[in-house]
Amino acid sequence: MYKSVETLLVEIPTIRPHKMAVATMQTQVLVLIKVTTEDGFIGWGEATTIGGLGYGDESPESVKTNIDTYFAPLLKSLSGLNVAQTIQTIKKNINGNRFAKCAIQTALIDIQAQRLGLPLSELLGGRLRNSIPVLWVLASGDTAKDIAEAEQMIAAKRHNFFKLKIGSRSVEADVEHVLAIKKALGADISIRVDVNRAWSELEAIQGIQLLQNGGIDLIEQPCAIDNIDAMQRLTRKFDIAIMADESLYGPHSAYLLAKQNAASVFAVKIAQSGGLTEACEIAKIAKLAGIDLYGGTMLEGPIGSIASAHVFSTFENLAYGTELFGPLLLTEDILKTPLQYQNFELVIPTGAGLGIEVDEDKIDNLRRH
Ligand code: MUC
Ligand code: MG
Repeated sequence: MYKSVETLLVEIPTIRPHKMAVATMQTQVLVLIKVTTEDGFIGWGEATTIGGLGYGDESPESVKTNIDTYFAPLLKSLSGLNVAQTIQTIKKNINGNRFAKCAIQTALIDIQAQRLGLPLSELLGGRLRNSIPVLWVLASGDTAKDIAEAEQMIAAKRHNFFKLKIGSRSVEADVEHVLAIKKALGADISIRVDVNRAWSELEAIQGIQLLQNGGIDLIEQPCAIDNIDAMQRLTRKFDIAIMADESLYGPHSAYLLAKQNAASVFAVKIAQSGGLTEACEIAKIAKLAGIDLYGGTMLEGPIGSIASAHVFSTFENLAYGTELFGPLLLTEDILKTPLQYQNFELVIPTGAGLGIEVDEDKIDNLRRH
């Protein structure tokens, strides 16, 4: 039934250095999965991560090796199973590997949606919206450049809320940088910060107090991934939204965070969740626990970003919008028609499957051989 499973590493320079506490990106390595069926359907998925092993515990190279060595032979050996049974079989036979599992699942549901002639969102319960708000991340490392970049984005009607990457300087220097940007952009523009787990609990208490006083709207992943107790105390202590990002890695972690009141917002990422249906499960846990949602990214290119958009379009509550700007950070596109960003939102395609047309010639030129 599945004829081939290819994993392509496609390296594309970013439009400017993207500075985070965990890594500075000058290029992004897209990890693309192409699944071809015996009867001629092609499904795409993406398993991109950030900064090699700088961000997570899977690298582009490890994802490719594991797909080529384990996932592809298993998938090609299966027949007579539906998509759900295929995914269940993969989960039974392969531990961990959330990014690879997400990419394979995306490709399989893409194929199934094409067979049915429906947008992928309709196989996940159905979309509630046709476009979703997308913020921009200011991460040039320079306050004046960040302000100019934000003003440009607002004027072009591309983005009207922003996330700032902090955590690589002292708390005082970071707070000064953030509040200068907030002051320049004004009260109506929502500003959030992502600490990428760089602060101790004491630094977090100091930093969050100052940022809350300065009118910042949300603090993302202030402390270490496993320090759920600190996340819980910070969520209790402050009125400002505390968002779990790296601490949220699949439905079980969502359950534990919810049970311990260790976040007021979840940054849902399809790859970190281990799949599209798992991301939907996290949204359901959040709903039951009264936790707000934000659509996160691993800075994927257009394939992972639009798969995420299909998922997020089904969420009842998307109170904090999304950050699906990954394709806009890259100097090259890999689609025949670029994703549509207009009026501060990303438009979710209405065509069958993911609803995009991948340009394989462009990929061939850019991929690592
Ligand atoms: C993260 O931690 O949120 C998402 C946007 C961005 O700039 O970095 C990523 C990862
Ligand atoms: Mg984050």
